[in-house]
Amino acid sequence: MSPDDRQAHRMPYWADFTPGTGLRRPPRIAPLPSDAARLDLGGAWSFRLSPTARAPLDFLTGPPAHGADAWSPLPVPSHWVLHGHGVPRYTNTAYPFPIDPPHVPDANPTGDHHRTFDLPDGWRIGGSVLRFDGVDSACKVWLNGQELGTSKGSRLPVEFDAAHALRPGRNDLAVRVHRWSSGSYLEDQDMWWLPGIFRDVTLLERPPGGIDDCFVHADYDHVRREGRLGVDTSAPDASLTVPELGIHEHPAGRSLTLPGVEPWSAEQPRLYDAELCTDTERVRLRIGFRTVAIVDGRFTVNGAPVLLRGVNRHEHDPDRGRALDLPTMRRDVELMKAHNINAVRTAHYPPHPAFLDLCDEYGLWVIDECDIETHGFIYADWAGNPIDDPCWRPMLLDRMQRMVERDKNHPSVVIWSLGNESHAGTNLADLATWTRDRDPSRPLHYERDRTYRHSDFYSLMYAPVDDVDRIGRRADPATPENTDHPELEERRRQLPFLLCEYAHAMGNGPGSLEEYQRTLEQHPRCAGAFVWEWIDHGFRRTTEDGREFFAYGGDFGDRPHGGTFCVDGLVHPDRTPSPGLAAYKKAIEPVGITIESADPGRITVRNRHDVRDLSHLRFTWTAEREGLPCAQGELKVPAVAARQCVDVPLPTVDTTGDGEVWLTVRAVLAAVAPWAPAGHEVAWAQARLAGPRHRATAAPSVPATTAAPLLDGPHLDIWRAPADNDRGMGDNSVLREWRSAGLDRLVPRTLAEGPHGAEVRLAPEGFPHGLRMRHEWTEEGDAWRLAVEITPEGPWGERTLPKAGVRFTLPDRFDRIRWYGKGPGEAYPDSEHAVRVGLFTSTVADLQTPYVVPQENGRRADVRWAELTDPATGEGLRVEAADPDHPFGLTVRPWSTEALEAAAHPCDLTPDGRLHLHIDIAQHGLGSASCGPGPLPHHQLHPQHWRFALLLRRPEAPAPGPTSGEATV
Ligand code: IPT
Repeated sequence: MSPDDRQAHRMPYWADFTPGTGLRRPPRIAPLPSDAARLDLGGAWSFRLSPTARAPLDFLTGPPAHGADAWSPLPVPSHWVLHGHGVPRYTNTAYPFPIDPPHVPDANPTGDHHRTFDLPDGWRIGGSVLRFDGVDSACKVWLNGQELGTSKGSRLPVEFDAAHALRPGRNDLAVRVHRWSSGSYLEDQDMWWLPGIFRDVTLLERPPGGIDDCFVHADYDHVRREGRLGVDTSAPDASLTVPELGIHEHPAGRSLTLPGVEPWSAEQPRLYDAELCTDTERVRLRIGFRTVAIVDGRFTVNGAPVLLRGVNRHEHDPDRGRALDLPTMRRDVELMKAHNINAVRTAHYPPHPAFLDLCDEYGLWVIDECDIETHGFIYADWAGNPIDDPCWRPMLLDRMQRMVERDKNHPSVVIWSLGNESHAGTNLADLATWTRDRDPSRPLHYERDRTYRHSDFYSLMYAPVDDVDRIGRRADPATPENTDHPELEERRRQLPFLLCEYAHAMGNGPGSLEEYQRTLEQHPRCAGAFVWEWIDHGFRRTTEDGREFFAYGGDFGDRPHGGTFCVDGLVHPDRTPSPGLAAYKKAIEPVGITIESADPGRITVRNRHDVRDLSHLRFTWTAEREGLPCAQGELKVPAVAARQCVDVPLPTVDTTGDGEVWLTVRAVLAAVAPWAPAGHEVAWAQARLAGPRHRATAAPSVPATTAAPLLDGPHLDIWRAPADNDRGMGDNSVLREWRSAGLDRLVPRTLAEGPHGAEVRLAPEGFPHGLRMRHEWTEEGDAWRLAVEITPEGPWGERTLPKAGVRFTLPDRFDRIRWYGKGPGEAYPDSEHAVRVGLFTSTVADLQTPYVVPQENGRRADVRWAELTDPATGEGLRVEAADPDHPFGLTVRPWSTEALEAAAHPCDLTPDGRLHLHIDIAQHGLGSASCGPGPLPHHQLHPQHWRFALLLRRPEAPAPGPTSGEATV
């Protein structure tokens, strides 16, 4: 069907190929803070929901009196589905409507919005503009009954000429919003479908001779150390003032060379306040000087190679959806900065413009991504993909133009991305050509056209560490899509590499962040990587009996749905950091500290910043003996330049005496930063200087009654409540292997049993493989010694185990925990680098990580000893590794593994009156197989012959004096 034929079907505007109609203004629309009047039209509107797009147009000058009961108040900005009108729907890749482009079903929930407003006295009506910063997914707008036009492109601004309809005094504004439109075919990002006017609505006064648009060009020449400044503006006689640079009323169009300006970078986000003026309007600008270039296959800014340590960020709030307020955006930026993140990919659409202001101000490198994803065409084998159909060209180009025009003045935006997961197609060429022409200063990114002809980066998602290494060494295999195009293949090989998504942060995990980061750092070709993703998209809901939880796909009765796949962030829906964020912070810390403790000893400090030296950091050290501080001091570290390193001497610590001595070196902020107080920890490292303590075996003195708190155990413990990353995806599911090997249903056969021990064979029905566990209790001084031996039997082949250990139960009153081992947070074999050795205290409740989808969590690693105490009586149980060189993993829960596995939301879990104590000697890693590779081979757990012993005794009286820094979890 040709475009003409298809247009001839006389499609209604919401289902046609136009990006918008009517008095929609050309997409220049940079949001310029100006002294011209503006009227915020957010607030209380009237709202009515209809099941189809064809409800009567009876509300243009206000809700009709006769049907007033269909109307109710609705705040704007908002999504109506979060205010009781219909439900949010979550799909991952599937369109929630038939693939029948560009049409949408008759059942197209349509929200009519109306408000009145009073035009302020003195408002100059001529030239007035009505601006919407985001309407999902298509709208038609009337002012005082006159149609202004229509628009699509949910996450992009649109402006309408409003002067002819605007009048002094009272005005009626009516907006009809359709949930589904042809535009929805371009908006199949893996997220909730949330209709509504979800960003600001503003009436703008436009002074004649004002500044409608400008494009600031602020380059930095790192060789000459000078800036170049020029401003293209729609007002030819505009003048520019930058007080700090001594520029006063300079003709804006005439470019300037500025020796000695300080460049902008994410590490040092130097902004210069400026003003652009005409006789009638004054516009405020914040200028950052920087030049982005790809030099010899490396991504550079101001001449320095840059490694992006990023996250993919969707806009999400557990109550407001994508209608984010400014404090929430600021919180995101501050959390990112405080966790060493230096880059954001705005997955998969341009964010609220204020977010980019914050990125300029706080310093984050941004890949600004266009509001384009056609992922659902995967279910049509990409037949009809809009990216490859000329009918869609205007709508696609319109989106790219609106993004570039809106965001072009942000120094933080260093890369434009054409969109996400939309396969390849001819329209991409138009987007790329237009963008390169309009803004030659920024490189382009697009991942899914495997020829990379329209991308300045070779980019992949979820590549395993080995592949990244191979790519880094430029030893990656040829791309099949380029087989017939050697010149494209040659070009691809020269491109810097981006891992635009990796480390799927779904539930517990991701694992292997450390390995990824060290690999990325090793190879100049690697420009960086972006964790998928920043935040769990869960909505706060309450059960009928008042228990709060975060809802995911299907919880609203939405069908079809993508289930829990939207819950895959480094922060929980309420922005509580998950352990994965701590792990990421550690992996990407911008200072690498290595402690060589063997005599004479030294500390190597590697500055991993790309731009700044270390003068903004202070280095401190602490020595702890068995978790108790025994010495501390400052470390003199010179102001090492970016990407350089230095050795400094190891401080002298008295290590004579009993027990383990650990040295911790920390790099902290010397002064307050906009995102953290002075003293905020940026990086750290630890090394053992002495120990461990081996207790002398005493003769029995106190009757060994200390195992009395145990209600039950030891039992063999190999199962864990599957983590999302155990469930994996498709065939890549270790859970499926574990289940098919029967590991979740072992049947015991007792071989021997006595008062001091037993030997049991546990094996799944129908299989010859199994595990034999022998345990024996003996008295040892004032303790009971429990010796355990686990032996695999039969053909295990390549099979892995979730974990190996023992479990017990205790009365729930022993719920105060103190341990010496790694903490304060949870840790698994491939997410262990973020925790440190110390003495920690917690309650059982606080040991749990309330993942939105309940799963394995809460393990503390490398525990030498732990005490579970009844706070009322001081009674309890101390469990020690008999050999402190072989510490254990500790998990204590108020519910069983089975209950944890069965729960759909954390609020389903209720303490069962016992404490479930799990002690493991080994665990399988986490990996990120929920979308990507599983754990690396050395983090996989294969059955082997294990022997270990525990000592159980009464808790010791807590030692006097302060405990280590993070002693309380
Ligand atoms: C990739 C998508 O780009 C992203 O939006 C999200 O869905 C992520 O996966 C998984 O959570 S696409 C995937 C098929 C590699």
